[in-house]
Amino acid sequence: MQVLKQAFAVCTASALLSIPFAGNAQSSMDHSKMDHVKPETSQTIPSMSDGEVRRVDLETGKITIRHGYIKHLDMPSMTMVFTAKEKGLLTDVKPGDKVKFMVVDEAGKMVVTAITPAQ
Ligand SMILES: [Cu+2]
Repeated sequence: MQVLKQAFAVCTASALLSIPFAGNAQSSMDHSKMDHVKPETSQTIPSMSDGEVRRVDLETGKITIRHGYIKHLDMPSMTMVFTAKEKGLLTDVKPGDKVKFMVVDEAGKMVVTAITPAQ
């Protein structure tokens, strides 16, 4: 009986000791989760894409661009219609212009938020 009590006491002590370790494991798990998220986050950071203007529609604020691979949208090169964030963005570009432009996915709609002539 005496021995059993001691064993129980030891068990309890080690169980208590393991709590700080459990805490550490928890926080290091959270940390690794954060590390795991980082690459996905950096992949979606928008950057300027290369393209050539095919068509500009100031009325509707739409612009057709033959664009190269868009990394942050994982979109292969193609010719497609974008919606300009503001129609004013389209006043300085015309078909045939080589441009660099910023496009973001706004609820499935591809929106051009900036466009500048390519050097
Ligand atoms: Cu596209």
